[in-house]
Amino acid sequence: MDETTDDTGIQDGTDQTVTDEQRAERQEKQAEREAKEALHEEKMAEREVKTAEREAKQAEREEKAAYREEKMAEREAKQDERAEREAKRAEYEDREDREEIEGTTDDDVFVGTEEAEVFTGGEGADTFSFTYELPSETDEETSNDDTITDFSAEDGDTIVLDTAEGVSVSFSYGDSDGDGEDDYTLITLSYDTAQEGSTIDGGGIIDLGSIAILDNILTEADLGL
Ligand SMILES: [Ca+2]
Ligand SMILES: [Ca+2]
Ligand SMILES: [Ca+2]
Ligand SMILES: [Ca+2]
Repeated sequence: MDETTDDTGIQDGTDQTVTDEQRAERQEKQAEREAKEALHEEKMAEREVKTAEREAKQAEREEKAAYREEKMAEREAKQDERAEREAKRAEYEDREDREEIEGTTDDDVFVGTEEAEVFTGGEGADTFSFTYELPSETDEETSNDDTITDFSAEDGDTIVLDTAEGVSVSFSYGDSDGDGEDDYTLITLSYDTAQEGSTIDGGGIIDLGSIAILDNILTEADLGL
């Protein structure tokens, strides 16, 4: 007899001698095991629920953080906008202490000089004439920033720009009362020494002055440019 045969014999014998009591005990143990497994599964399920809850909370927190960041960016954008408006307003107020030239109730012709001037045409079809020569290398920094306070296309007022070749004219708009809506036109004259055909060496973009036309939003077409 080898051991395997022997063992099998014993097991067979044991199996045959399983009593009801032993069977009941086994079943009880099996039931216990199953109960433990069920408990374990329940705990696992609980943990999963908790994990899901945690993740949901985390997602909520992240969403809130993103929202806060968005709001912050919005606020910053608004602050920038306000700062820009204030800068424009300051630029506008800068013009208030200039030499004032007032017209008559007739048609007047105003000829701007290199000084900073404030023109008020009054009634009638007034002509505002500005000449911009090429800057010379010996020119000091210019402050030829002029203003027209009462331009009225309806009255027949006109603006005449006489610019030397190569002078560039650009239009922008400003908000004089800070209400968030542009209400005046700013024509800016400059000369880029780097442009083709430039007869001036160096200096980059030279500021030649500007004209603010209050209470008017004008385009190049309005000036026949
Ligand atoms: Ca002037
Ligand atoms: Ca007039
Ligand atoms: Ca007028
Ligand atoms: Ca405004």
